[in-house]
Amino acid sequence: MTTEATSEGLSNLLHEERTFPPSEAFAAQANGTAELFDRAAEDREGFWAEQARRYVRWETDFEQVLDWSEAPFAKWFVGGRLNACVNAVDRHVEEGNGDRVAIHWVGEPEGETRDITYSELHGMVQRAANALADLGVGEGDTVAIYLPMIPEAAVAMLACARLGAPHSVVFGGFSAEALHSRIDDAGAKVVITADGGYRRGKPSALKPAVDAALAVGESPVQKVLVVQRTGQDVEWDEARDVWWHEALEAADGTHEAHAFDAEHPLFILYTSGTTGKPKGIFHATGGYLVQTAYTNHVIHDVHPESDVYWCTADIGWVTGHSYIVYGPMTLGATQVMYEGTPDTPHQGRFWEIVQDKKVSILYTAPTAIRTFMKWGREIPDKYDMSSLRVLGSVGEPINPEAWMWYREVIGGDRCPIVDTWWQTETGAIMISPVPGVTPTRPGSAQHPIPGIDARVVDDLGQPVEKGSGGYLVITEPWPAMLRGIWGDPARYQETYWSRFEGMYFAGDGAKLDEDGNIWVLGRVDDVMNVSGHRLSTAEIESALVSHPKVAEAAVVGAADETTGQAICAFVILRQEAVAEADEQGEGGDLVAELRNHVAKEIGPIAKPRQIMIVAELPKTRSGKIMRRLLKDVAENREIGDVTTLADSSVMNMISEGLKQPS
Ligand code: 6R9
Repeated sequence: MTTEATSEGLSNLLHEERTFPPSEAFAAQANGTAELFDRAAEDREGFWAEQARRYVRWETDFEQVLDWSEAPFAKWFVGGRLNACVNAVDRHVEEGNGDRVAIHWVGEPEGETRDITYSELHGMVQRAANALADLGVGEGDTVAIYLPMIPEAAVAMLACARLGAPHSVVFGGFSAEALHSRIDDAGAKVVITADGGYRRGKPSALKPAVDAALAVGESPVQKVLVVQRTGQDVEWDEARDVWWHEALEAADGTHEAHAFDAEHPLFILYTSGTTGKPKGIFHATGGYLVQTAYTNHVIHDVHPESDVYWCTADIGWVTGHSYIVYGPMTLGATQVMYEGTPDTPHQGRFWEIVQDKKVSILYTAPTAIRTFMKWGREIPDKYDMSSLRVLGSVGEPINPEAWMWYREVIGGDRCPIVDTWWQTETGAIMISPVPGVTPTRPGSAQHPIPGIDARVVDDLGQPVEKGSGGYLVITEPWPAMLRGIWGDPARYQETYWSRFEGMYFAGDGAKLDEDGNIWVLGRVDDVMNVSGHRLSTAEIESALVSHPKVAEAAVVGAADETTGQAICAFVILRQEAVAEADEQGEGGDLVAELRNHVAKEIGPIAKPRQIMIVAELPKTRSGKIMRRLLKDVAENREIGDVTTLADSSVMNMISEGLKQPS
């Protein structure tokens, strides 16, 4: 692993000197304060104990803040008992805020909206919990959730949490194959899905993927609960399938929730690692809830009684878990949930929603911002966005140009931007400016938030000097940290805690600027970041190789103006297929066939932007594919050092013989 490649391209960013101090008016009302930094520096565990008691209702108070005696396996808030769903829903009703809107849901088809108050949500989660219990779901049973962006997705997650049944949400864009392996790995007893969802103006089916996923081998799944969203025809297995609306109607309307241990697993979420097999990251209840609520309050500056908050992530990603469901709902916030894409039915849809719902806090991804930039400022300029007061960014590095555009065009030059670095594994925000306290700097996530210790270190684990690059590590355990990889404790230790003694390292390179700001540069391993989605090169390579015409494949992430990185694949065909491709001329049909194959195996987001059919791949003498060189080709650069190649003529062959798809 080396940070060379990433830091070289971005070293120019470190000359960024613009800075935007908070306005006095903003600082005066901000939830974040300089004292939080002081308090955390003086007594870290004491600080977290205070946040835990401030943000979460414990049925039994904890006795110990942190047990790190079996590091890197942490226990936070030891002895504490709580129910995450009660914290996110019941509590607000009991405190007299039942009439507050929890979710302003906006469907993709125009004019289709639902406003759900905390009282209504309370009714829904109780019925859903009873319906799941009627299907045999109890404490410790896992439930897979495969739903579009509809309120039922949040209800399903909360109902599972209410029962102590860890949920495993699988992004609706994933294929039957991907769903199958995730269901099996988690041993899910029940799957919650929908007939379909709306995507770019059309209903798109979901249930057939579940049917296909369950048809392979012996499945642990006993029941499938189906939400009716589009009304399209579905195949039905009388013994297995149950309509959500019928089950909820038949279920009891009240459900008494029990408290679970702080360390009880709340959910599993699969994410790409450096090997082909996705990792089931699992999170515990107490620490996760504390840190998501605390960060949503202090970093997004959510004031639950007055703000309208909108996180545009899908619930199938960690950002949707932490900053649509658990963080904002634990605070009792009002939020927008949008079903569709930013350009359906027109490119101003996001800004129309901001205007109509008077959104005050917007949390989105750099890839979206760059897309809006490409569409032009005339579009957002047509809408009244004066309600906005905080803007957030997450998922990948945001380049200063996009940051400035976000600030000026969307934020009217008045809203602080929080560029938040974190991961599926960290569970909640770790590095970010604190709005109202930190003068912001375009393109940098800046500093660990109060309570978190992170550093940039060199190869030997020593802190780097200002102005230098290295690896981003976390030096102290934190409440929302992953508790492991589902079913594979050894892989947890090996993946995150073995590179640097006593420090957590999850694969990002970073630099410190002269002022001590952290610039996260991106992955230093074989994980790509496409539109903020993590995909491993190995995963896509194995999908390609599973096609009968493919002998070998190498995948790289090439820089892309809009999506951050784009997937480029180099493929060596099997002998029989070579002849066929030659007959077809440029191999156009074959390339399309391979792209669709990847979509089928993993999901449309994994479809390579480009597939190049080559005769050879560059390999070292030990047989490792030199992706660095392929990246040079994919990014149209001069090819770098080829001296470690087993056969140095291979790169010439590739450059000359490339058949680029049109
Ligand atoms: C929350 C989320 C994690 C990876 C992470 C890093 C990249 C996320 C970033 C960022 C630079 C930021 N990343 N936020 N890079 N600046 N503000 O995205 O989780 O899907 O697990 O991805 O995303 O490379 O390691 P996840």
